[in-house]
Amino acid sequence: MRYVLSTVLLSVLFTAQAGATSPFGERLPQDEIIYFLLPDRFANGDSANDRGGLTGGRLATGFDPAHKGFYHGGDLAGLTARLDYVQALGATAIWLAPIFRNKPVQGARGQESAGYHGYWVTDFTRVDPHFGTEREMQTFVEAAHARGLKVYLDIIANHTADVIGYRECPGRSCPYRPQPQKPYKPHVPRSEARVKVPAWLNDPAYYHNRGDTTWSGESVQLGDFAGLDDLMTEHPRVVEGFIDIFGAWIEQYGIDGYRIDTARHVNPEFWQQFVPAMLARARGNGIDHFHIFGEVASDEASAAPLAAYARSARLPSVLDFAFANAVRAAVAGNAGTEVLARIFAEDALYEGGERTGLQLPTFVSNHDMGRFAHFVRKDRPQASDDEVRRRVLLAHAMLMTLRGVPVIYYGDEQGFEGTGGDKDARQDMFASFDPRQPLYRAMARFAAVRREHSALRRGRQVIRRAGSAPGLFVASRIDPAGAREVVLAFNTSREPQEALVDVEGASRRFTALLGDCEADAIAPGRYRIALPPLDFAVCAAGDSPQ
Ligand SMILES: [Ca+2]
Ligand SMILES: [Ca+2]
Ligand SMILES: [Ca+2]
Repeated sequence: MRYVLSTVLLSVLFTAQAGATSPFGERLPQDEIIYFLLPDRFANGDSANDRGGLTGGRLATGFDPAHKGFYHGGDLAGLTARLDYVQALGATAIWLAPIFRNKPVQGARGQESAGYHGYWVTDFTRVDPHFGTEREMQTFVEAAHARGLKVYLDIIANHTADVIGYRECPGRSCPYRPQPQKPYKPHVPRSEARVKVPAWLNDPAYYHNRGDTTWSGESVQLGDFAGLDDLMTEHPRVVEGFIDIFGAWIEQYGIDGYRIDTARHVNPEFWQQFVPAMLARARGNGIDHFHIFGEVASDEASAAPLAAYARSARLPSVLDFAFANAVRAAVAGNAGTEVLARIFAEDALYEGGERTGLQLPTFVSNHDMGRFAHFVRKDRPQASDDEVRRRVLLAHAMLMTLRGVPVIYYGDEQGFEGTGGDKDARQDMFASFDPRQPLYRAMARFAAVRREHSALRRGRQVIRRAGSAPGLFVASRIDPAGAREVVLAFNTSREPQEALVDVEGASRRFTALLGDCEADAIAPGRYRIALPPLDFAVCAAGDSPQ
């Protein structure tokens, strides 16, 4: 009875610990569990907006639910109606793929696809009509806030939709022209001369106009991302323009954070000005813990490239690609668990060190790389369905308990696998909202444990065991208030594993939060871990439940 009461009390305190204006506003970024979704692929609440108010075939409206590269009909009304599902999973914040008005269709003839993903913006001030109206956006944010859910928007300042072409190069894809050569001569079709909003975005002088990036050297920041018009983010007008645009979204809607797309393709000086301006705007609107995390895409299990860019741009936080790549290597692949220990040790590379590590959004699946289940299938073609399921669960147990802010990619909780990255990892949820799904229930349990134990949200992490082969990975999280310890243990191998690990001297008795835990330390500071293959346990020190 005491356990039940304390759990209920803690949940209540967690969701309602702030002042009258925003009951969730006191929560720190590391207190959140983020649910990332693409509005077009989540829930269709209004079939009247499926074509975005446009008429004609899919090349005009962008709508074709049978084609993975076109709009499928999901919208803000649908998402608002499904907040129960998101909340019952245990998420506390929603990261929306971009909701700004897009160019509905672009691409070379025969290779067209639609802006269903939201990354081809023309009007940064409006909601794309495929997703609904500004009023529906307001309704969504208010409904989320009323439940204590934060709303993070996915924003872009690197590029707009592909509207500018080059006179010397009539194709959509033009070879990169390095400095100090002159840029291309930009050309905008008459029909699109005023399509961008705010109006300053229609002036080609505010773009680099150097052709497609080669992904190396200066072209990483100055080149077009596959034809997308690359903004001259060094220009004060562009800096000021984006501060106005994205400051207004915070003011109008009370947005709680920004995920910054393609951050590393922008000169760091841009973010040095933009980030403090957004934080100031948020504070001015009573949002004290506005979270900003940049996308510094990387396929390395290393924090070095992430931390280097974050430091140069003074980004408070970045998506933890190092974590994603390390978990893939250790749990889908065959790497030793030391790959995990290494990326956590590299938290020292970030400005702020371990404290910054706590605020890095971690993930195991995303809309570009693909889903974890797909990685397991790819890395282990012989694996049975049961083994794939266990590895997916193990990866999510790590995601939900290790340091960082977990990001659940929509559909993973329903067992979605996909067949690759990008379009092949962006399935429709639509009819798949089943809270009885075993993965959904497991993740909801992980989320509840995380919410109820501040050690898992705010606690310092100490690595207890890692090795050069698949096997045990053990870490402790130490609650900053009261110094209570929670031991996290994962077995990445197909054999049972057992080990004695160091724990805090005061940690004598343990309670199982997930899986099976020994009740007592075998000696002061020594604790026995025993796990079946591909299994995990979370063990909280202390005589009574925390
Ligand atoms: Ca719709
Ligand atoms: Ca272009
Ligand atoms: Ca750029």
